[in-house]
Amino acid sequence: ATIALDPRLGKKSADFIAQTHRIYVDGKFVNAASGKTFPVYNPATGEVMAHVPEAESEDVDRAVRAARLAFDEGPWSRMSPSQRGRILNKLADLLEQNLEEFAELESMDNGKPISVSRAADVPLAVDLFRYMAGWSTKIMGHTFPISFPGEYLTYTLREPIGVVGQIIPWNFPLLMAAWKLGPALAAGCTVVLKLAEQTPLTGLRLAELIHEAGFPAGVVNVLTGYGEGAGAPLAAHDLVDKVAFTGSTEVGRLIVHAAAGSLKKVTLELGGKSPAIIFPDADLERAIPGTASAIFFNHGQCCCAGSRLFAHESIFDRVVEGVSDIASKIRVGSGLDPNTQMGPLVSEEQFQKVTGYIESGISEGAKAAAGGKKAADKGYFVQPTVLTKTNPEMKVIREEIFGPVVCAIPYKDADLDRIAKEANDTPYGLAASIWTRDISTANKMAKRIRSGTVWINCHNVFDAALPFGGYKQSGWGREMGAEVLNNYTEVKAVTTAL
Ligand code: TXE
Repeated sequence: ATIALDPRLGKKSADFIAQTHRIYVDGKFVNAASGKTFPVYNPATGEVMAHVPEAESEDVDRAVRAARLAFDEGPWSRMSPSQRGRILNKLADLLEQNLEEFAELESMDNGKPISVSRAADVPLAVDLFRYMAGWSTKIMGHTFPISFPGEYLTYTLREPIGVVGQIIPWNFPLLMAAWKLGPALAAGCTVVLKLAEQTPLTGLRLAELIHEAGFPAGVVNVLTGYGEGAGAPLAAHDLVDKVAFTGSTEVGRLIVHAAAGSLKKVTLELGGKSPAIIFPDADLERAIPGTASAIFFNHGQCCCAGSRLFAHESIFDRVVEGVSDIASKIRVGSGLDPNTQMGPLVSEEQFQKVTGYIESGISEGAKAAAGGKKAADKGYFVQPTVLTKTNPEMKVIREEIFGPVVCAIPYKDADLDRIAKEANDTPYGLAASIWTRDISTANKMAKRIRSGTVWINCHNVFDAALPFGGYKQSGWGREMGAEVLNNYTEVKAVTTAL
C-alpha cells in the first residue's frame, strides 16, 4: 500500500522512507531471515509510514558471526589506526553532506522539531564521529618503573575489546548511534547495532553511508527489531565480548542478566530524575528560561531532563509563574513545521505513560500550574506541564516520566547539605543543574550532588569531549570524551626480562 507522507519532506527523505528497507549484515543489505517486517509510525498522526525488517535471533547470530570474523580475521583490527580514523572522518563528511535529509528523517520519525534536529542532533553526531576519528591514533599504553631497575621492560597495550553489541533508544536516534559507534570503531572494535523499534529510519540511512564510507564488510552491522526479539539475543550472544546499552533502567537490569552467561563486559546509560536547583540569589532572567528548557527540550525525552525543579521559597512563586508562562507559550505541532517548538511524543506507549503520570500526580493532590492535558486529538501531543503541590512520596517525584512534565518544589533551607539531601533523594544520578550567582555556593553544591554531570547556570550542554553517564542506578561507565575509550579497550601488561 502507498503511504501518505508529509508534503513538507524533501524528495530525498521522502524517497528514502518509501524505499524497501533492509538490515545491514556483513556488508550487505538484506531482509530478515524470517522475511518478517514491522510498522514504523509517524508520531504526529499515528499513521504507519514505513515497514522495516524484524530481525530476530537468526539475524542477530549472522550479524554477530560477521562481526566476529571481521574482528578476528578481517582487515579492521589490522588496519592502521590512521586508516580507521580516515574512514570515520569520511563517515562524518558524508553525514554532514546529507544533513538536511537526516534532519528531516529524524523529525519525521521521532517527532522532534526540524529546527532542533538540524541544529543539534545531526551536527552533534557529525562532531562526535570527527572527535572519535581523532582518538583512533591516540589510544596508548604506558611504561612503568617497576622494581628491579634495568632487569625488566614493562609496558601496557590498549587493545580493542572485540565484538560489541550496542542497543539504543528512540529519543536521539542518530546521535545515540553516533555515541555508540564512534568510540567502538575508533578503538578498533567491530559492532552489531540494534536500533530502537520506534525510530529506525536515520540508523538505516546511516548504514548506507557506512557502506559508502568504506568500512570493510562485517565491521558494522545494523539491525532493526524489537527488544525481546533482537536486543535480548544480542545481549546474550556468546561471541559478543561487550554490550553497551542506553534505555530504561528496567531493561538495563535484563541486559546485565543476559550478559552474565558469558560474563561479557557491560556499560549502561539509563534513566534519570535530575534536579535543577535555583538559589535565591540566582539571575532569574536566565534561570527561569534555563530551567524551562532543562525539562522541555526534546519534549522532556532526555535521560538528563531537569524534571525536579527546586526553588527557594522566597522566589518559588516567581519561578513557577515564569516557567508556566514559557510552558503555555511553547508552540506544539508537527515536527516538520518550521514554527514548531515542541513536537509529539515518540509513540502511543509514551503518550499513555506520560499522560498517565500527569493524571496520577493530580489524583494524588498535585496542581497543574501549566498544561496537564493532551494537546491534540490526533498524534501523540502532550501539553508542556508544570506540577506544584507534590510530595516526596508521589510517583511523579519518584519515577522517571520522560515527557514534558516538571515538578516544582519549594525549599526553605539555607543549608547546602539539606538541599543536597533532598536533591539526591532518588535512585538515579545522571545530572543536575545549579543556578546561583555565588561561585562558592555553586561549587560547594556541585561537590555534594551525586551525579555524573553537574551544570552551573546552564543545563543540557553536551560536547563530544565531555564524559557523560550516571552514578547510582543511572548507569555503568561513561560515554564520550576520552573516558568512553576505556569501555571499548582491554589493557594488556607486557613484561620482558632483559
Ligand atoms: O525503553 P527500553 P522504552 C526510559 C524512559 C521511557 C522508558 C521506556 O523512562 O519512558 O525508558 O522506554 C531495547 N533486551 N528511557 O520502552 O525498552 C529496545 O528495543 C535487550 C530512558 O523505549 O529500555 C530499545 O532498542 N534490549 C532512556 C532499547 O532497548 C531490549 C531512553 C531501549 O528500550 C530489551 C529511552 C531486552 N529485553 C527510554 N527490551 C535514556 N536513558 O535515555 C527492550 N530493548
